[in-house]
Amino acid sequence: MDVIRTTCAYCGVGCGVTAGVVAGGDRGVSISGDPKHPANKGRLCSKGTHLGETVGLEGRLLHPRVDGRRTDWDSAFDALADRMRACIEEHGPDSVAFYVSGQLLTEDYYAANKLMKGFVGSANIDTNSRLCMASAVAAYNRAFGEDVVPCSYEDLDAADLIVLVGSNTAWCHPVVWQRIEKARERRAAKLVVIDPRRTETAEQADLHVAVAPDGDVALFNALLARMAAMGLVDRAFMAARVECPADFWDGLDGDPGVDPVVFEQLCTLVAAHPRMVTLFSQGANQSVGGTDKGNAIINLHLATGRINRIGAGPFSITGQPNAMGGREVGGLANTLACHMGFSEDERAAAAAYWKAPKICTGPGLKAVDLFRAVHAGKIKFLWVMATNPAVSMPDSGFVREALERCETLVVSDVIADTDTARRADILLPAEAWGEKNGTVTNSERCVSRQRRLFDSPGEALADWRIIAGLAARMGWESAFDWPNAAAVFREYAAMTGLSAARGLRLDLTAWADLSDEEYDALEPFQWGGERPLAWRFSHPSGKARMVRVAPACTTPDAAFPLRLNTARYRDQWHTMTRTGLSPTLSQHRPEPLVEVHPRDAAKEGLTDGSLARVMTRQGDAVFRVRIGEGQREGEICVPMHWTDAMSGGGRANRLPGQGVDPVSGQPGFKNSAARLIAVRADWQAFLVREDVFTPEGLLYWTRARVATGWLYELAGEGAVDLDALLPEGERLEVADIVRGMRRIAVRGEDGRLLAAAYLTRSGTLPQRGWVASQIGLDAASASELLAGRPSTPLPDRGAIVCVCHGVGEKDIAEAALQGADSVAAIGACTKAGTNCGSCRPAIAKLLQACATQAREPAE
Ligand SMILES: Nc1nc2c(c(=O)[nH]1)N[C@H]1C(S)=C(S)[C@@H](COP(=O)(O)OP(=O)(O)OC[C@H]3O[C@@H](n4cnc5c(=O)[nH]c(N)nc54)[C@H](O)[C@@H]3O)O[C@H]1N2
Ligand SMILES: Nc1nc2c(c(=O)[nH]1)N[C@H]1C(S)=C(S)[C@@H](COP(=O)(O)OP(=O)(O)OC[C@H]3O[C@@H](n4cnc5c(=O)[nH]c(N)nc54)[C@H](O)[C@@H]3O)O[C@H]1N2
Ligand code: SF4
Ligand SMILES: [Mo]
Repeated sequence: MDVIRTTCAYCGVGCGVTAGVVAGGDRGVSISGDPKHPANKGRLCSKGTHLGETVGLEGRLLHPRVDGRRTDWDSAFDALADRMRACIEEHGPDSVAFYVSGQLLTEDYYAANKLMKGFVGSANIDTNSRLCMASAVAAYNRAFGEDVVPCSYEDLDAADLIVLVGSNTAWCHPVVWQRIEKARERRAAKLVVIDPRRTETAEQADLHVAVAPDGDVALFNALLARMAAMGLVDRAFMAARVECPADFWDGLDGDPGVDPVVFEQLCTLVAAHPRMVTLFSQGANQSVGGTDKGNAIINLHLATGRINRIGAGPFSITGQPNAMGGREVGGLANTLACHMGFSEDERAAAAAYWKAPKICTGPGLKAVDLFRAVHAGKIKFLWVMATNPAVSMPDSGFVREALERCETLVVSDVIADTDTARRADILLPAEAWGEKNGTVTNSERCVSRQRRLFDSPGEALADWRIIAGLAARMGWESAFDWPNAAAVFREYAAMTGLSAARGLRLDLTAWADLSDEEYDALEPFQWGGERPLAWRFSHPSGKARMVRVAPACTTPDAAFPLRLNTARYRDQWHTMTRTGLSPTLSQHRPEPLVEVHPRDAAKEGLTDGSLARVMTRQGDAVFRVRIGEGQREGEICVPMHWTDAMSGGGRANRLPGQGVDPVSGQPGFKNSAARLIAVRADWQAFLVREDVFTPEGLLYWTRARVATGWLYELAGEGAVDLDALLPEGERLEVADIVRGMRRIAVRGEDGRLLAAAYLTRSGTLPQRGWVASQIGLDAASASELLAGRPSTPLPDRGAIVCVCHGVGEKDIAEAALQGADSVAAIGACTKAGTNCGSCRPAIAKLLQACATQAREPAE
């Protein structure tokens, strides 16, 4: 078995992974955390731990396709080059655009940026980081003169106070979360969570500030005003290192917009702990005032001198594995390359370095505007790489129209059937995680290698090779004739000499001369060191800037009185094209839920587990209802993950509009005006079958991966059309007309169970897990199947909490009843939480609930 060290495919924590691969095997791989990687020191979360379940070839795109037909690379490159050339000749370079992703490697990103900005001659390359980090980038640029994250993970180990703003760290950056837990254990660091929702992260905090949606600027301004009133401004630091507008302090001490008692507690904590890290994420960035939120946070740190010191700083945490690498190479439409802008001097320098025939003239279109230009027919050739905008862009109905109108839509993906790939004219198979080879940069500027584990299947190629292939057909071969990823990396690293020469901190020139062998053996390294801005900020003066920011105001919309938030689930990744294939990861939240406060639910007559339609001015979508106090009254929240391929109406981005932050262009995904109505289904059902199919004409459906196939949850009106739901085969059926119950099992000719369906008009449905386990068996018992349970009943585990060990809520409650009173004790008796640890916050929450129940007197 070969042991290969690589980096996780998912989030921006950037954990090192040790992969054990059987040489010449069938892509089997054993995954563990790399103890030597500085980001995780051996730990992995549930998604990283189960990477092995997502490297199979199910659903993979293996061959190029042009106009719906399979073809070879030669013809695909011809088609690409012909259509791009014709477009440029007829309509100019700005009629061409690339929409790329933080899931590309740095080498891919560099190649795409060079091709567009130096050879096509347009800056119309933008990335899904626009939906993700753009506001943090803009805030850092305004404050520091450069997009530099001034912190390291080690600051979390050393902080006395960690403030999380709009970050569900326990779910979205679980290994950073475990690091925070350690800091709390070791040095009693305090934790504040600022989030409108009471998330599993907030549950664990010393203080949860349930800020109003987009209330962050008001809160941070008031907090800074209070720190100033308490004499906590660091005057020496401000005088030496910071420029502050004369009117900065005017009117800063407004209403903090939160419960006064909570505000006092927050002020006390912040005043008492100069070693403070503020970690911020999408609740800050994804807002029409996201850049101002970033600066409100940074202002507090600058004014109190809580930056460039161990354990202190404003820390924007990145989402995707290589969001940071994309920012470095310049993949955003408003940077040229390597942190440089579009001045005459910078453009000339880049053109000379690239030997570019046609350097772009100025910034290109940002994502939302870019898709508007596609919709309006101004952009006619669009190449989408490693992102699924038909699902992830706001107002995705409009984006879908744009994709359909586009004359030439090119999609490079690893999966054949994504909502975006369905609309492609040219579909290109890319290498996936485990096949690709290159570098990524994580949240703390640590560059590490992703390494190839398996041979590429079919005709899949590295993204940078696909880009270079097109460039060659366009006649630019000599600028793109890299023999390997190492050569691309060297060219990029050397180019950062241009930013360094302009007084910027981005400088990777020390790695520009790596040999191929050194590149292959490259250990993780952090550019800029732990405190990159310690001596100088990147503004020409060398000083940082305080930026005046005012609270955003949202105008209420009487027809849509609720505020709609969108968020992530612990075990799903974005549009589910990979995590959706893992039976283990699909257990945590098999369906998309709309979370509703009990009083809002009562107003609409909703019960827990029923269905509801969420409506906005853009569109509507249907979700399963989850009622809970964690949601503030007047607000609802849905997950971003479900697609048309995975559900019949649970796609969240039908809902948000196109409003963006005026500085960063980042959409406000987390605060849309919405309303909610009950969906009354005549019947509910679930169906397990081996294959993927698309149910039609229902009120609601979703599918989730189970080990034997797919579990479909269904709801509809009127009569049930079984023929449309079940595969062909021998049917066994029982029905109970009074309760409107039907149970059907379908067997193939060989006697194997192909599918089983359970319908009800009023009652409850059997346990899914046991039924799912029978699919494919040739000895499945008819009587058991029609009863919906085995003759010797299995224990009901309740919703699965620990996916690694398959431990359910009821198992944990039982262990608590037996006296297990801590997460460790639960682990000792059930194993829950003892592998990756991602479920530990959920266990803690269950324990709290059990304790509360135990204290309440019985009626
Ligand atoms: N499991 C999982 N992990 C992931 C990902 C994934 O898809 N799944 N994706 C990765 C990516 S690309 C990213 S960008 C990160 C995102 O990581 P996070 O930013 O942690 O994720 P979200 O759930 O989108 O949003 C975080 C929180 O912002 C809160 N929020 C909403 N509005 C406001 C507001 O006005 N103010 C404040 N203070 N908070 C608000 C929401 O209630 C939510 O709990 O996760 C990364 N990690
Ligand atoms: N409502 C709402 N919408 C959101 C958000 C939100 O919080 N709320 N968050 C936003 C954020 S922060 C983000 S980052 C985006 C993410 O949104 P997307 O980028 O659209 O999500 P993914 O599902 O990660 O899409 C990646 C695609 O690339 C493919 N892929 C994976 N690896 C490779 C590769 O190596 N090469 C190629 N060519 N393809 C590959 C995958 O199969 C998949 O189709 O969503 C944004 N949209
Ligand atoms: S925290 Fe989890 S998803 Fe993120 S890099 Fe680490 S193992 Fe991967
Ligand atoms: Mo993201």
